[in-house]
Amino acid sequence: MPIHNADIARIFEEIADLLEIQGANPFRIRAYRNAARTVGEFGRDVGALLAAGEDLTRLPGIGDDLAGKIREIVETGKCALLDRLRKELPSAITELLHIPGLGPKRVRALWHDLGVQTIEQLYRAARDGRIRSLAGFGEKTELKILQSVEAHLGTTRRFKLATAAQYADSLVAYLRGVSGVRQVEVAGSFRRMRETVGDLDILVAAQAKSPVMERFASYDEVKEVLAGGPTRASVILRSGLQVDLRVVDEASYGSALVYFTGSKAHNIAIRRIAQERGLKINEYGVFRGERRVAGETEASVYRAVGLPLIPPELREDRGEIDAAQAGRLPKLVELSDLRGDLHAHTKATDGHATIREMAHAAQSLGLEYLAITEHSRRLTVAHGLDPQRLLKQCDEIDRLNGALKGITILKGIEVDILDDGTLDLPDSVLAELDIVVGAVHSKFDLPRAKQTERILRAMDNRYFTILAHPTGRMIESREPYDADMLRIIRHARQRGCFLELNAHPERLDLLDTWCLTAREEGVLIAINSDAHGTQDFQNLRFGVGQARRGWLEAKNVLNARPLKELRKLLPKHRP
Ligand code: DGT
Ligand code: CA
Ligand code: CA
Repeated sequence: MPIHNADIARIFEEIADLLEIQGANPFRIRAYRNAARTVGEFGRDVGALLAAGEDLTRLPGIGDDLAGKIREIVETGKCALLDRLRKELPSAITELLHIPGLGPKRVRALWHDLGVQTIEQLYRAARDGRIRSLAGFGEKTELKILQSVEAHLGTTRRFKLATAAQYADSLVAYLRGVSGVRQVEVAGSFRRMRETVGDLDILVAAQAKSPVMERFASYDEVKEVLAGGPTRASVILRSGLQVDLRVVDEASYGSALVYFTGSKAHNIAIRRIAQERGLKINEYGVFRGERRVAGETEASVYRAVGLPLIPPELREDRGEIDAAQAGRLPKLVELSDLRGDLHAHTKATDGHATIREMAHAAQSLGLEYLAITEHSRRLTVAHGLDPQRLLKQCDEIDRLNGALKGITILKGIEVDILDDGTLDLPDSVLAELDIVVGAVHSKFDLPRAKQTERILRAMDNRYFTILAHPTGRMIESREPYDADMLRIIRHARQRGCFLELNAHPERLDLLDTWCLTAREEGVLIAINSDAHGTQDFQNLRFGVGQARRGWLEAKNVLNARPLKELRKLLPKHRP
Protein backbone atom coordinates (compact mmCIF):
# COMPACT_ATOMS: atom_id res chain seq x y z
CA MET A 1 0.00 0.00 0.00
CA PRO A 2 1.49 3.35 -0.99
CA ILE A 3 2.10 5.76 1.89
CA HIS A 4 0.95 9.32 1.23
CA ASN A 5 2.21 12.50 2.83
CA ALA A 6 -1.08 12.74 4.72
CA ASP A 7 -0.50 9.31 6.30
CA ILE A 8 2.92 10.37 7.57
CA ALA A 9 1.47 13.63 8.86
CA ARG A 10 -1.25 11.75 10.74
CA ILE A 11 1.28 9.48 12.44
CA PHE A 12 3.40 12.47 13.51
CA GLU A 13 0.29 14.22 14.83
CA GLU A 14 -0.66 11.21 16.89
CA ILE A 15 2.89 10.91 18.23
CA ALA A 16 2.74 14.58 19.24
CA ASP A 17 -0.64 14.08 20.94
CA LEU A 18 0.55 11.06 22.88
CA LEU A 19 3.80 12.74 23.88
CA GLU A 20 1.80 15.72 25.11
CA ILE A 21 -0.55 13.54 27.14
CA GLN A 22 2.54 11.94 28.64
CA GLY A 23 3.91 15.37 29.51
CA ALA A 24 7.02 15.10 27.33
CA ASN A 25 9.45 17.89 26.52
CA PRO A 26 7.53 20.67 24.69
CA PHE A 27 10.30 21.08 22.09
CA ARG A 28 10.06 17.45 21.16
CA ILE A 29 6.28 17.72 20.85
CA ARG A 30 6.58 20.81 18.69
CA ALA A 31 9.13 19.12 16.45
CA TYR A 32 6.58 16.39 15.60
CA ARG A 33 3.78 18.88 15.05
CA ASN A 34 5.95 20.97 12.72
CA ALA A 35 7.06 17.90 10.85
CA ALA A 36 3.43 16.82 10.45
CA ARG A 37 2.64 20.17 8.89
CA THR A 38 5.72 20.27 6.67
CA VAL A 39 5.10 16.82 5.26
CA GLY A 40 1.31 17.25 5.08
CA GLU A 41 1.55 20.44 3.07
CA PHE A 42 4.54 19.46 0.96
CA GLY A 43 3.74 19.68 -2.73
CA ARG A 44 5.47 16.44 -3.78
CA ASP A 45 5.16 12.89 -2.58
CA VAL A 46 7.79 12.31 0.11
CA GLY A 47 7.92 8.60 -0.73
CA ALA A 48 8.84 9.48 -4.32
CA LEU A 49 11.58 11.82 -3.08
CA LEU A 50 13.06 8.99 -1.03
CA ALA A 51 12.83 6.60 -3.95
CA ALA A 52 14.69 9.15 -6.07
CA GLY A 53 17.41 9.13 -3.44
CA GLU A 54 16.83 12.72 -2.34
CA ASP A 55 17.93 14.02 1.05
CA LEU A 56 14.90 14.71 3.25
CA THR A 57 16.86 16.72 5.79
CA ARG A 58 16.74 19.58 3.31
CA LEU A 59 13.04 20.02 4.20
CA PRO A 60 12.39 22.66 6.88
CA GLY A 61 12.33 21.21 10.40
CA ILE A 62 13.31 17.68 9.32
CA GLY A 63 16.54 16.53 10.95
CA ASP A 64 18.24 13.14 10.79
CA ASP A 65 15.92 11.60 13.37
CA LEU A 66 12.70 12.64 11.65
CA ALA A 67 14.08 11.78 8.21
CA GLY A 68 14.77 8.29 9.57
CA LYS A 69 11.21 8.03 10.91
CA ILE A 70 9.80 9.07 7.52
CA ARG A 71 11.91 6.41 5.82
CA GLU A 72 10.70 3.83 8.35
CA ILE A 73 7.04 4.77 7.72
CA VAL A 74 7.42 4.78 3.94
CA GLU A 75 9.18 1.41 3.96
CA THR A 76 7.18 -0.45 6.62
CA GLY A 77 3.92 1.50 6.89
CA LYS A 78 4.54 1.68 10.64
CA CYS A 79 6.45 3.63 13.24
CA ALA A 80 7.99 1.88 16.24
CA LEU A 81 7.85 5.01 18.39
CA LEU A 82 4.10 5.31 17.85
CA ASP A 83 3.58 1.64 18.68
CA ARG A 84 5.59 2.06 21.89
CA LEU A 85 3.68 5.18 22.94
CA ARG A 86 0.37 3.46 22.33
CA LYS A 87 1.45 0.66 24.67
CA GLU A 88 2.60 3.06 27.37
CA LEU A 89 -0.71 4.92 27.57
CA PRO A 90 -4.21 3.64 28.41
CA SER A 91 -5.61 2.23 25.21
CA ALA A 92 -8.80 4.28 25.12
CA ILE A 93 -7.23 7.59 26.00
CA THR A 94 -6.80 8.85 22.45
CA GLU A 95 -10.55 8.48 22.06
CA LEU A 96 -10.90 11.33 24.54
CA LEU A 97 -9.20 13.55 21.97
CA HIS A 98 -12.24 13.13 19.73
CA ILE A 99 -14.44 15.00 22.22
CA PRO A 100 -14.77 18.60 21.02
CA GLY A 101 -12.94 20.94 23.38
CA LEU A 102 -10.49 18.31 24.65
CA GLY A 103 -6.91 18.67 23.46
CA PRO A 104 -3.92 16.67 24.71
CA LYS A 105 -3.26 19.16 27.53
CA ARG A 106 -6.70 18.73 28.99
CA VAL A 107 -6.70 14.98 28.45
CA ARG A 108 -3.46 14.85 30.37
CA ALA A 109 -4.94 16.79 33.28
CA LEU A 110 -8.05 14.60 33.36
CA TRP A 111 -5.95 11.46 33.35
CA HIS A 112 -3.30 12.69 35.75
CA ASP A 113 -5.54 14.40 38.32
CA LEU A 114 -8.80 12.44 38.06
CA GLY A 115 -7.65 9.12 36.64
CA VAL A 116 -10.00 9.51 33.65
CA GLN A 117 -9.01 7.06 30.90
CA THR A 118 -12.24 6.35 29.04
CA ILE A 119 -15.22 8.27 27.74
CA GLU A 120 -17.49 6.64 30.31
CA GLN A 121 -15.21 7.80 33.12
CA LEU A 122 -15.17 11.24 31.58
CA TYR A 123 -18.96 11.27 31.49
CA ARG A 124 -19.24 10.34 35.16
CA ALA A 125 -16.61 12.89 36.19
CA ALA A 126 -18.46 15.66 34.33
CA ARG A 127 -21.86 14.61 35.64
CA ASP A 128 -20.60 14.46 39.23
CA GLY A 129 -19.08 17.93 38.97
CA ARG A 130 -15.51 16.75 39.55
CA ILE A 131 -14.04 18.46 36.50
CA ARG A 132 -14.80 22.09 37.33
CA SER A 133 -12.21 22.18 40.13
CA LEU A 134 -9.29 21.20 37.87
CA ALA A 135 -6.92 24.03 36.99
CA GLY A 136 -7.86 25.48 33.60
CA PHE A 137 -11.36 23.94 33.40
CA GLY A 138 -14.19 25.64 35.30
CA GLU A 139 -17.94 25.09 35.38
CA LYS A 140 -18.61 26.21 31.80
CA THR A 141 -16.03 23.86 30.36
CA GLU A 142 -17.42 21.03 32.45
CA LEU A 143 -20.90 21.61 31.06
CA LYS A 144 -19.56 21.73 27.53
CA ILE A 145 -17.70 18.47 28.07
CA LEU A 146 -20.86 16.87 29.44
CA GLN A 147 -22.86 17.96 26.39
CA SER A 148 -20.17 16.81 23.97
CA VAL A 149 -19.93 13.43 25.67
CA GLU A 150 -23.70 13.00 25.65
CA ALA A 151 -23.78 13.80 21.95
CA HIS A 152 -20.86 11.42 21.42
CA LEU A 153 -22.53 8.58 23.31
CA GLY A 154 -25.80 9.25 21.52
CA THR A 155 -27.69 9.56 24.79
CA THR A 156 -29.46 12.64 23.50
CA ARG A 157 -30.34 11.30 20.11
CA ARG A 158 -32.13 13.79 17.89
CA PHE A 159 -34.15 13.02 14.77
CA LYS A 160 -33.76 14.79 11.47
CA LEU A 161 -36.77 16.92 10.66
CA ALA A 162 -37.77 14.89 7.59
CA THR A 163 -37.57 11.63 9.56
CA ALA A 164 -39.63 13.03 12.41
CA ALA A 165 -42.14 14.31 9.85
CA GLN A 166 -42.87 10.78 8.64
CA TYR A 167 -43.84 9.68 12.15
CA ALA A 168 -45.62 12.95 12.92
CA ASP A 169 -47.77 12.96 9.77
CA SER A 170 -49.23 9.51 10.32
CA LEU A 171 -49.74 9.99 14.06
CA VAL A 172 -51.53 13.29 13.47
CA ALA A 173 -53.81 11.68 10.87
CA TYR A 174 -54.58 8.90 13.37
CA LEU A 175 -55.39 11.31 16.20
CA ARG A 176 -57.60 13.46 13.95
CA GLY A 177 -59.74 10.37 13.44
CA VAL A 178 -60.47 9.90 17.16
CA SER A 179 -63.97 10.95 18.21
CA GLY A 180 -64.30 14.22 20.11
CA VAL A 181 -60.98 15.51 18.78
CA ARG A 182 -61.33 19.05 17.43
CA GLN A 183 -57.80 20.15 16.64
CA VAL A 184 -54.40 18.49 16.42
CA GLU A 185 -51.08 20.21 15.88
CA VAL A 186 -47.46 19.20 16.33
CA ALA A 187 -45.86 21.99 18.35
CA GLY A 188 -42.29 22.25 19.71
CA SER A 189 -39.16 22.39 17.61
CA PHE A 190 -40.96 20.43 14.87
CA ARG A 191 -43.38 23.29 14.27
CA ARG A 192 -40.50 25.76 14.35
CA MET A 193 -38.96 23.60 11.59
CA ARG A 194 -35.68 23.09 13.37
CA GLU A 195 -33.39 20.82 11.37
CA THR A 196 -33.46 18.20 14.12
CA VAL A 197 -36.01 17.54 16.86
CA GLY A 198 -35.49 16.01 20.29
CA ASP A 199 -39.07 14.82 20.61
CA LEU A 200 -42.52 15.54 19.21
CA ASP A 201 -44.90 17.69 21.24
CA ILE A 202 -48.45 17.12 20.09
CA LEU A 203 -51.26 19.35 21.18
CA VAL A 204 -54.90 18.25 20.97
CA ALA A 205 -58.10 20.17 21.63
CA ALA A 206 -60.81 17.68 22.48
CA GLN A 207 -64.15 17.37 24.19
CA ALA A 208 -64.05 16.19 27.78
CA LYS A 209 -65.25 12.64 27.06
CA SER A 210 -62.99 12.01 24.08
CA PRO A 211 -61.05 8.70 24.31
CA VAL A 212 -57.98 10.39 22.79
CA MET A 213 -55.63 9.42 25.65
CA GLU A 214 -56.43 5.69 25.46
CA ARG A 215 -56.23 5.76 21.70
CA PHE A 216 -52.85 7.50 21.84
CA ALA A 217 -51.42 4.86 24.19
CA SER A 218 -52.72 2.05 21.98
CA TYR A 219 -51.35 3.49 18.71
CA ASP A 220 -49.61 0.52 17.09
CA GLU A 221 -46.25 2.30 16.75
CA VAL A 222 -46.01 2.81 20.52
CA LYS A 223 -43.29 0.73 22.13
CA GLU A 224 -43.43 2.04 25.66
CA VAL A 225 -45.67 4.37 27.67
CA LEU A 226 -43.47 6.51 29.90
CA ALA A 227 -46.20 8.46 31.67
CA GLY A 228 -49.92 8.82 31.31
CA GLY A 229 -52.60 10.98 32.93
CA PRO A 230 -55.94 12.51 31.99
CA THR A 231 -54.41 15.48 30.11
CA ARG A 232 -50.83 14.48 29.36
CA ALA A 233 -48.87 11.43 28.28
CA SER A 234 -45.45 10.53 26.96
CA VAL A 235 -44.62 7.51 24.85
CA ILE A 236 -41.67 6.11 22.93
CA LEU A 237 -42.35 4.94 19.40
CA ARG A 238 -40.69 1.85 17.94
CA SER A 239 -38.30 4.16 16.10
CA GLY A 240 -37.06 5.48 19.45
CA LEU A 241 -38.76 8.84 18.97
CA GLN A 242 -40.45 10.22 22.07
CA VAL A 243 -43.88 11.84 21.75
CA ASP A 244 -45.42 14.09 24.39
CA LEU A 245 -49.16 14.61 24.09
CA ARG A 246 -51.18 17.33 25.77
CA VAL A 247 -54.94 17.61 25.68
CA VAL A 248 -56.56 20.98 26.40
CA ASP A 249 -60.04 22.42 25.96
CA GLU A 250 -60.72 24.67 23.03
CA ALA A 251 -60.72 27.87 25.10
CA SER A 252 -57.02 27.28 25.92
CA TYR A 253 -55.90 25.87 22.59
CA GLY A 254 -54.19 29.03 21.29
CA SER A 255 -52.28 29.74 24.47
CA ALA A 256 -51.24 26.10 24.81
CA LEU A 257 -50.06 26.18 21.22
CA VAL A 258 -47.95 29.26 21.88
CA TYR A 259 -46.53 27.68 25.02
CA PHE A 260 -45.65 24.29 23.53
CA THR A 261 -44.36 25.68 20.27
CA GLY A 262 -41.70 27.57 22.15
CA SER A 263 -38.94 28.21 21.87
CA LYS A 264 -38.47 28.52 25.58
CA ALA A 265 -36.46 31.72 25.03
CA HIS A 266 -39.29 33.18 22.94
CA ASN A 267 -41.87 32.23 25.60
CA ILE A 268 -39.86 33.91 28.30
CA ALA A 269 -39.59 37.11 26.25
CA ILE A 270 -43.36 37.12 25.60
CA ARG A 271 -44.08 36.56 29.27
CA ARG A 272 -41.94 39.57 30.14
CA ILE A 273 -43.95 41.77 27.79
CA ALA A 274 -47.18 40.47 29.29
CA GLN A 275 -45.96 41.30 32.78
CA GLU A 276 -45.14 44.85 31.73
CA ARG A 277 -48.79 45.18 30.70
CA GLY A 278 -50.04 43.75 33.99
CA LEU A 279 -51.02 40.46 32.36
CA LYS A 280 -50.28 36.87 33.28
CA ILE A 281 -49.65 34.39 30.50
CA ASN A 282 -49.45 30.60 30.68
CA GLU A 283 -50.55 27.55 28.71
CA TYR A 284 -54.20 28.09 29.79
CA GLY A 285 -54.59 31.65 28.59
CA VAL A 286 -53.76 35.30 29.08
CA PHE A 287 -55.19 36.66 32.30
CA ARG A 288 -55.82 40.06 33.89
CA GLY A 289 -56.26 39.08 37.50
CA GLU A 290 -58.65 36.13 37.41
CA ARG A 291 -60.22 37.09 34.12
CA ARG A 292 -59.13 35.31 30.94
CA VAL A 293 -58.65 37.92 28.22
CA ALA A 294 -57.31 35.66 25.45
CA GLY A 295 -56.36 32.06 24.69
CA GLU A 296 -58.56 30.46 22.09
CA THR A 297 -56.30 31.26 19.15
CA GLU A 298 -52.61 32.09 18.89
CA ALA A 299 -53.47 35.39 17.25
CA SER A 300 -55.59 36.36 20.28
CA VAL A 301 -52.67 35.61 22.60
CA TYR A 302 -50.22 37.76 20.65
CA ARG A 303 -52.84 40.49 20.22
CA ALA A 304 -53.36 40.60 24.00
CA VAL A 305 -49.69 41.51 24.45
CA GLY A 306 -49.83 44.06 21.64
CA LEU A 307 -48.12 41.97 18.94
CA PRO A 308 -49.08 40.61 15.54
CA LEU A 309 -48.98 36.83 15.13
CA ILE A 310 -45.33 35.75 14.87
CA PRO A 311 -44.73 32.75 12.57
CA PRO A 312 -43.42 29.68 14.48
CA GLU A 313 -40.17 29.53 12.48
CA LEU A 314 -39.16 32.93 13.85
CA ARG A 315 -39.83 32.14 17.50
CA GLU A 316 -36.22 31.79 18.62
CA ASP A 317 -35.74 35.13 20.39
CA ARG A 318 -33.50 36.26 17.55
CA GLY A 319 -35.01 39.70 17.07
CA GLU A 320 -38.53 38.64 16.06
CA ILE A 321 -40.17 40.40 18.99
CA ASP A 322 -38.52 43.75 18.24
CA ALA A 323 -39.46 43.33 14.59
CA ALA A 324 -43.06 42.52 15.55
CA GLN A 325 -43.27 45.56 17.84
CA ALA A 326 -41.90 47.77 15.07
CA GLY A 327 -44.32 46.30 12.51
CA ARG A 328 -41.36 44.94 10.56
CA LEU A 329 -41.97 41.19 10.58
CA PRO A 330 -40.96 39.65 7.25
CA LYS A 331 -43.64 38.21 5.02
CA LEU A 332 -42.03 34.77 4.95
CA VAL A 333 -41.68 32.73 1.78
CA GLU A 334 -44.19 29.88 1.37
CA LEU A 335 -43.99 26.59 -0.48
CA SER A 336 -46.58 27.88 -2.95
CA ASP A 337 -44.28 30.79 -3.83
CA LEU A 338 -41.79 28.44 -5.51
CA ARG A 339 -42.07 28.55 -9.30
CA GLY A 340 -39.29 26.11 -10.12
CA ASP A 341 -36.45 23.94 -8.88
CA LEU A 342 -32.87 24.49 -10.00
CA HIS A 343 -31.09 21.32 -8.93
CA ALA A 344 -32.15 17.80 -9.92
CA HIS A 345 -30.59 14.55 -11.17
CA THR A 346 -31.81 11.81 -13.47
CA LYS A 347 -30.94 8.27 -14.47
CA ALA A 348 -28.13 9.63 -16.63
CA THR A 349 -26.07 9.84 -13.41
CA ASP A 350 -27.11 8.74 -9.93
CA GLY A 351 -30.84 9.60 -10.12
CA HIS A 352 -33.65 7.05 -10.50
CA ALA A 353 -36.02 8.63 -13.04
CA THR A 354 -35.95 9.98 -16.59
CA ILE A 355 -35.99 13.68 -17.40
CA ARG A 356 -39.58 13.37 -18.52
CA GLU A 357 -40.66 11.65 -15.28
CA MET A 358 -38.89 14.27 -13.21
CA ALA A 359 -40.53 17.07 -15.19
CA HIS A 360 -44.00 15.59 -14.70
CA ALA A 361 -43.44 15.20 -10.96
CA ALA A 362 -42.24 18.80 -10.65
CA GLN A 363 -45.19 20.03 -12.68
CA SER A 364 -47.71 18.16 -10.55
CA LEU A 365 -46.34 20.11 -7.58
CA GLY A 366 -47.16 23.33 -9.38
CA LEU A 367 -43.66 24.16 -10.66
CA GLU A 368 -43.22 25.81 -14.05
CA TYR A 369 -39.53 25.09 -14.58
CA LEU A 370 -36.96 22.49 -13.61
CA ALA A 371 -33.21 22.54 -14.15
CA ILE A 372 -31.54 19.20 -14.79
CA THR A 373 -28.13 19.40 -13.13
CA GLU A 374 -26.22 16.13 -13.31
CA HIS A 375 -22.87 15.53 -11.68
CA SER A 376 -19.77 16.27 -13.73
CA ARG A 377 -17.13 13.74 -14.78
CA ARG A 378 -14.82 14.02 -11.76
CA LEU A 379 -17.52 12.44 -9.61
CA THR A 380 -16.98 8.98 -11.03
CA VAL A 381 -18.97 7.25 -8.26
CA ALA A 382 -22.04 9.08 -9.56
CA HIS A 383 -21.15 8.30 -13.18
CA GLY A 384 -20.68 12.05 -13.80
CA LEU A 385 -21.11 13.50 -17.28
CA ASP A 386 -18.25 14.32 -19.63
CA PRO A 387 -18.74 17.03 -22.29
CA GLN A 388 -20.01 14.56 -24.86
CA ARG A 389 -22.72 13.02 -22.69
CA LEU A 390 -23.72 16.46 -21.39
CA LEU A 391 -24.18 17.88 -24.90
CA LYS A 392 -26.22 14.82 -25.82
CA GLN A 393 -28.45 15.47 -22.81
CA CYS A 394 -28.85 19.09 -23.98
CA ASP A 395 -30.23 17.82 -27.29
CA GLU A 396 -32.63 15.55 -25.46
CA ILE A 397 -33.84 18.51 -23.36
CA ASP A 398 -34.42 20.58 -26.51
CA ARG A 399 -36.57 17.78 -27.92
CA LEU A 400 -38.51 17.36 -24.67
CA ASN A 401 -39.15 21.09 -24.36
CA GLY A 402 -40.72 20.92 -27.80
CA ALA A 403 -43.07 18.19 -26.59
CA LEU A 404 -43.87 19.17 -22.97
CA LYS A 405 -46.58 21.67 -22.05
CA GLY A 406 -46.74 23.79 -18.90
CA ILE A 407 -43.20 23.12 -17.73
CA THR A 408 -39.83 24.17 -19.10
CA ILE A 409 -36.68 22.16 -18.58
CA LEU A 410 -33.51 24.17 -18.13
CA LYS A 411 -30.11 22.82 -19.09
CA GLY A 412 -27.71 22.67 -16.20
CA ILE A 413 -24.88 20.86 -14.50
CA GLU A 414 -23.75 20.32 -10.92
CA VAL A 415 -20.13 20.84 -11.73
CA ASP A 416 -17.34 19.93 -9.33
CA ILE A 417 -15.25 22.81 -8.06
CA LEU A 418 -11.71 21.47 -8.35
CA ASP A 419 -9.04 22.04 -5.70
CA ASP A 420 -7.73 25.21 -7.35
CA GLY A 421 -11.17 26.72 -7.96
CA THR A 422 -11.39 25.82 -11.63
CA LEU A 423 -14.47 23.92 -12.78
CA ASP A 424 -14.58 20.29 -13.90
CA LEU A 425 -15.81 21.13 -17.44
CA PRO A 426 -14.43 23.55 -20.04
CA ASP A 427 -16.06 26.95 -20.55
CA SER A 428 -16.94 26.04 -24.12
CA VAL A 429 -19.33 23.39 -22.74
CA LEU A 430 -20.63 25.47 -19.81
CA ALA A 431 -21.54 28.16 -22.34
CA GLU A 432 -24.20 25.84 -23.76
CA LEU A 433 -26.08 25.68 -20.45
CA ASP A 434 -28.70 27.85 -18.76
CA ILE A 435 -27.45 27.16 -15.27
CA VAL A 436 -24.14 26.14 -13.73
CA VAL A 437 -24.47 24.87 -10.17
CA GLY A 438 -20.99 24.60 -8.65
CA ALA A 439 -20.28 22.21 -5.79
CA VAL A 440 -17.43 21.25 -3.47
CA HIS A 441 -17.30 17.45 -3.28
CA SER A 442 -13.65 16.93 -2.34
CA LYS A 443 -10.83 18.27 -0.17
CA PHE A 444 -13.14 19.30 2.67
CA ASP A 445 -10.14 19.76 4.92
CA LEU A 446 -8.32 22.54 3.06
CA PRO A 447 -7.18 25.33 5.37
CA ARG A 448 -9.64 28.20 5.64
CA ALA A 449 -7.82 30.63 3.38
CA LYS A 450 -7.39 28.05 0.62
CA GLN A 451 -10.95 26.75 0.84
CA THR A 452 -12.33 30.29 0.67
CA GLU A 453 -10.08 31.21 -2.24
CA ARG A 454 -11.07 28.05 -4.09
CA ILE A 455 -14.77 28.94 -3.89
CA LEU A 456 -14.25 32.61 -4.76
CA ARG A 457 -12.25 31.62 -7.86
CA ALA A 458 -15.00 29.23 -8.92
CA MET A 459 -17.52 32.06 -8.66
CA ASP A 460 -15.28 34.14 -10.91
CA ASN A 461 -16.05 31.80 -13.79
CA ARG A 462 -18.41 33.75 -16.03
CA TYR A 463 -20.87 30.85 -16.24
CA PHE A 464 -21.05 30.13 -12.50
CA THR A 465 -24.65 30.56 -11.34
CA ILE A 466 -25.38 28.92 -7.98
CA LEU A 467 -23.14 27.64 -5.19
CA ALA A 468 -24.61 24.27 -4.18
CA HIS A 469 -24.91 23.26 -0.50
CA PRO A 470 -22.62 26.17 0.44
CA THR A 471 -21.19 25.00 3.78
CA GLY A 472 -20.85 21.31 2.91
CA ARG A 473 -22.16 20.12 6.24
CA MET A 474 -24.30 17.00 6.64
CA ILE A 475 -26.61 17.17 9.63
CA GLU A 476 -24.91 15.51 12.62
CA SER A 477 -22.49 13.60 10.40
CA ARG A 478 -20.19 16.09 8.70
CA GLU A 479 -19.03 19.47 9.96
CA PRO A 480 -19.05 22.37 7.51
CA TYR A 481 -15.72 22.90 5.79
CA ASP A 482 -13.71 25.80 7.08
CA ALA A 483 -14.38 28.77 4.80
CA ASP A 484 -15.15 32.47 5.16
CA MET A 485 -18.89 32.42 4.42
CA LEU A 486 -19.30 36.17 4.74
CA ARG A 487 -16.70 36.76 2.05
CA ILE A 488 -18.33 34.12 -0.13
CA ILE A 489 -21.73 35.75 0.27
CA ARG A 490 -20.32 39.17 -0.57
CA HIS A 491 -18.47 37.79 -3.56
CA ALA A 492 -21.68 36.21 -4.82
CA ARG A 493 -23.29 39.62 -4.64
CA GLN A 494 -20.43 41.17 -6.63
CA ARG A 495 -20.41 38.44 -9.24
CA GLY A 496 -24.19 38.32 -9.66
CA CYS A 497 -24.44 34.71 -8.60
CA PHE A 498 -26.53 32.93 -6.01
CA LEU A 499 -26.40 30.56 -3.05
CA GLU A 500 -28.40 27.40 -2.74
CA LEU A 501 -30.49 26.27 0.17
CA ASN A 502 -30.31 22.55 -0.50
CA ALA A 503 -33.49 20.92 0.82
CA HIS A 504 -32.08 17.41 1.01
CA PRO A 505 -33.01 16.10 4.49
CA GLU A 506 -29.38 15.32 5.34
CA ARG A 507 -28.21 18.78 4.33
CA LEU A 508 -30.58 21.72 4.80
CA ASP A 509 -27.61 23.80 3.74
CA LEU A 510 -27.51 26.94 3.61
CA LEU A 511 -28.05 27.21 7.37
CA ASP A 512 -30.73 29.58 8.67
CA THR A 513 -28.29 32.06 10.18
CA TRP A 514 -26.44 32.40 6.86
CA CYS A 515 -29.75 32.89 5.04
CA LEU A 516 -30.23 35.94 7.21
CA THR A 517 -26.79 37.24 6.22
CA ALA A 518 -27.43 36.56 2.53
CA ARG A 519 -30.69 38.51 2.81
CA GLU A 520 -28.91 41.44 4.42
CA GLU A 521 -26.20 41.36 1.75
CA GLY A 522 -28.73 41.24 -1.05
CA VAL A 523 -27.89 37.76 -2.37
CA LEU A 524 -30.78 35.66 -3.66
CA ILE A 525 -31.17 32.10 -2.41
CA ALA A 526 -32.28 29.17 -4.57
CA ILE A 527 -34.33 26.67 -2.54
CA ASN A 528 -33.51 23.46 -4.41
CA SER A 529 -34.57 19.85 -3.87
CA ASP A 530 -31.41 18.15 -5.22
CA ALA A 531 -33.96 15.52 -6.25
CA HIS A 532 -32.67 12.11 -7.31
CA GLY A 533 -36.17 10.69 -7.78
CA THR A 534 -39.71 11.92 -8.35
CA GLN A 535 -40.58 11.72 -4.64
CA ASP A 536 -37.76 14.03 -3.63
CA PHE A 537 -39.57 17.21 -4.65
CA GLN A 538 -41.52 16.70 -1.41
CA ASN A 539 -38.37 17.79 0.43
CA LEU A 540 -38.84 21.35 -0.80
CA ARG A 541 -41.17 21.72 2.19
CA PHE A 542 -38.20 21.39 4.55
CA GLY A 543 -36.08 23.74 2.47
CA VAL A 544 -38.81 26.35 2.71
CA GLY A 545 -38.98 25.75 6.47
CA GLN A 546 -35.27 26.41 6.81
CA ALA A 547 -35.58 29.51 4.59
CA ARG A 548 -38.36 30.80 6.84
CA ARG A 549 -36.14 30.25 9.88
CA GLY A 550 -33.65 32.43 7.99
CA TRP A 551 -36.25 35.22 7.63
CA LEU A 552 -36.42 34.89 3.85
CA GLU A 553 -39.27 36.42 1.90
CA ALA A 554 -40.36 35.38 -1.59
CA LYS A 555 -38.45 38.33 -3.00
CA ASN A 556 -35.20 36.92 -1.53
CA VAL A 557 -35.70 33.58 -3.29
CA LEU A 558 -34.35 33.09 -6.80
CA ASN A 559 -36.75 30.33 -7.80
CA ALA A 560 -39.77 32.23 -6.55
CA ARG A 561 -39.35 34.28 -9.74
CA PRO A 562 -41.36 33.39 -12.81
CA LEU A 563 -39.28 31.85 -15.59
CA LYS A 564 -39.15 35.05 -17.61
CA GLU A 565 -37.65 37.00 -14.71
CA LEU A 566 -35.35 34.16 -13.73
CA ARG A 567 -33.85 34.08 -17.21
CA LYS A 568 -32.79 37.72 -16.93
CA LEU A 569 -30.65 36.79 -13.92
CA LEU A 570 -28.82 33.89 -15.57
CA PRO A 571 -25.23 34.12 -16.92
CA LYS A 572 -26.33 34.27 -20.56
CA HIS A 573 -28.08 37.55 -19.82
CA ARG A 574 -25.44 39.08 -17.61
CA PRO A 575 -24.12 42.38 -18.94
P1 DGT B 1 -36.52 19.70 21.19
O1 DGT B 1 -37.63 18.79 21.58
O2 DGT B 1 -35.30 19.53 22.02
O3 DGT B 1 -36.19 19.62 19.74
O4 DGT B 1 -37.00 21.23 21.45
P2 DGT B 1 -38.43 21.79 21.86
O5 DGT B 1 -38.40 23.26 21.65
O6 DGT B 1 -39.51 21.04 21.18
O7 DGT B 1 -38.45 21.57 23.43
P3 DGT B 1 -39.31 20.62 24.38
O8 DGT B 1 -39.84 19.42 23.68
O9 DGT B 1 -38.46 20.37 25.57
O10 DGT B 1 -40.51 21.55 24.87
C1 DGT B 1 -41.52 21.95 23.97
C2 DGT B 1 -41.87 23.39 24.22
O11 DGT B 1 -42.43 23.56 25.52
C3 DGT B 1 -40.68 24.33 24.20
O12 DGT B 1 -40.33 24.71 22.89
C4 DGT B 1 -41.21 25.48 25.00
C5 DGT B 1 -42.07 24.83 26.02
N1 DGT B 1 -41.34 24.69 27.29
C6 DGT B 1 -40.75 23.59 27.76
N2 DGT B 1 -40.18 23.83 28.94
C7 DGT B 1 -40.41 25.13 29.20
C8 DGT B 1 -40.07 26.00 30.29
O13 DGT B 1 -39.42 25.62 31.25
N3 DGT B 1 -40.49 27.30 30.20
C9 DGT B 1 -41.20 27.76 29.13
N4 DGT B 1 -41.57 29.03 29.09
N5 DGT B 1 -41.52 26.97 28.11
C10 DGT B 1 -41.14 25.68 28.15
CA1 CA C 1 -39.86 18.79 21.35
CA1 CA D 1 -41.17 17.58 24.72
